[in-house]
Amino acid sequence: MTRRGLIAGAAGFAGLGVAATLADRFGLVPTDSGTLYGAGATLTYAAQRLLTRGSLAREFPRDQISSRPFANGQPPKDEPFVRMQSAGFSAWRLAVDGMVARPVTLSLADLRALSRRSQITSVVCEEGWSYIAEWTGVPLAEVLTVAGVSPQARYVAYFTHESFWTDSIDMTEAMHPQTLIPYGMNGTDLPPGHGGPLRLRVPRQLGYKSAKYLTRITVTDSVKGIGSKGLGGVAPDAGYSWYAGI
Ligand SMILES: Nc1nc2c(c(=O)[nH]1)N[C@H]1C(S)=C(S)[C@@H](COP(=O)(O)O)O[C@H]1N2
Ligand SMILES: [Mo]
Repeated sequence: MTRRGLIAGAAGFAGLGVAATLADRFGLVPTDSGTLYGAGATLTYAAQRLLTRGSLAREFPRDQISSRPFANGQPPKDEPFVRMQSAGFSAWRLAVDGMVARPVTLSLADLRALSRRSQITSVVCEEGWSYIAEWTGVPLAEVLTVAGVSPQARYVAYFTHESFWTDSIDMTEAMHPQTLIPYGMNGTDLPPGHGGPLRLRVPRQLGYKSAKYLTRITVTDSVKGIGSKGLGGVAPDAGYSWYAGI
């Protein structure tokens, strides 16, 4: 069966059974993700992974950068965050663990010493607003390569200073060249309102996958157990689609 045929067939018989079969066959989104959009999300995910696995998110010219980017929410106000902020976030650490050969803990200085990428992309919120900004940081793929990802790994789960805000992406998205760990935005340090000192940018998916205040990355073969309901993260916890491809 050709890929196209498979997807056409899936669309023709669109339903949970077909979605589950597809998901199983291609090792896709957890079939029991149990969200409102379960079957539809799985079909979208399957189609995007089969047809546009390596495609690039649109990058914009510099003159398209939004003059007033919207920070969605306030930065953390707890004592440890405020203390780290007043010391220039020198104590901030990113832990990389799970199915890796060399678990590491990286400071911002360590991350800045790795290869650097800048890209001008759009943050697209599920609520209907968006803005364009330049993001500078280290590709997640580079950090994963430093740590040495096990061949059995299938997902990267990530955790933030806001303990309720966890999420996960598949290895295709994690190794994609535009999936970035920015420490800079529009030529300055990443402001706390936008997730500073460190966040994730997943420009091929909706804004909610781009976790702010990034503290830990765990390489895993299952996202069961991630998030308060064990569905892969904060989005499915709240009934949103785990896969949020644009
Ligand atoms: N830790 C954390 N990360 C987060 C959020 C959040 O509330 N907490 N909001 C998400 C949502 S819904 C969007 S649209 C983007 C917005 O990024 P911005 O605040 O830089 O515009 O961040 C995402 N990452
Ligand atoms: Mo959002």
